[in-house]
Amino acid sequence: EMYNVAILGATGAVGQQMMDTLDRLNFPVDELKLLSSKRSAGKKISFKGKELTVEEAKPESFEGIDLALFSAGGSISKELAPEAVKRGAVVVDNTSAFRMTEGIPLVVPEVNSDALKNHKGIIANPNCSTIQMVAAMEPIRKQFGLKRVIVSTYQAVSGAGNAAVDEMYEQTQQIMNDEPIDPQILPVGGDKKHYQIAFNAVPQIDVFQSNGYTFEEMKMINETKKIMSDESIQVVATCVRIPVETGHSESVYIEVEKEGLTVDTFKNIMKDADGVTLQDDPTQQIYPLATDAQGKDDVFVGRIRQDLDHPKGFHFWVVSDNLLKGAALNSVQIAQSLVEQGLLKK
Ligand code: 11C
Repeated sequence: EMYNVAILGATGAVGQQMMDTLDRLNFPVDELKLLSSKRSAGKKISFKGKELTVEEAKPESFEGIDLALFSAGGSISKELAPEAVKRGAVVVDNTSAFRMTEGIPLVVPEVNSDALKNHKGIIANPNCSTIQMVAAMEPIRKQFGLKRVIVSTYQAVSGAGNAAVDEMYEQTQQIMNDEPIDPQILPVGGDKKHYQIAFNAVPQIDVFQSNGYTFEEMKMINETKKIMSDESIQVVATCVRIPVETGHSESVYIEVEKEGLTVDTFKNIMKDADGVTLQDDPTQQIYPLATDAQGKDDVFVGRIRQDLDHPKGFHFWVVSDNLLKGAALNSVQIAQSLVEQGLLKK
């Protein structure tokens, strides 16, 4: 079976990776339609040797589409996802628009592909920083339970889009040349103030909520509980932007429920886990690095240590390409899982 696929947000940082990933994983694409805002319509992009023209996304764009991958911002998803579903498409949405909506599955295939069975047309792809963390924790949780998670992130600028990446490089050049800088985008395009990202670490990703946490932090907290379908897991996050182009890094502390977990067992579980690569050998200075993870599909785990005071407490470092497992790859894996489970209809 071959499917007609649409990518909404085709010219964005994630949209470009979605195209590559469909091709690379040999997803059975019949026709591919590239959609964007009016601003980017008309651009030409090649797919499997064919030149495609990006079209402005409208409700009618989804006639005849079986699968639509959305990554063009939350408000566009809210407007167009129901239109696509009305026309018979299944939407995999990579924005925060529907993630916490009851009845809409929020899926990392290695963790909860079963949740796809109940889909009603829209499936939400989690936030990048959440995906890599839950992919690493789930195999531990399966055997030892999970009581508590404390995470601090070191997130790449490509998470904020191509324009943020350009801003980082331009600023770096300007500072090297002793020229004045003029931050316009980071930490958050739509917020009141903008700060230097080059040679800096900025403890704000997305906008602040009334509880003092940022939206990115609350996404990690709420999405983890939903994906693991366990409201009782204690989760807290501090999200920080650093001047890395691609590849989010996270320092994670977990407390498990059961006794008996050791660092060796932890490492063996990581070795066997789907989509996870263990990179952990302090004697050889082996640990995950964003520069190595960029362009790769896996979630890389290392620096696994037992807490010095809490016998059920463990620390690890997890790195993954935020545009791949964090976004495009996970979306395509959701689509593959739909096909495997007979949940995607022509
Ligand atoms: C970042 N995690 O790194 C964000 C990007 O909710 O899908 C993804 C935002 C989202 O800035």
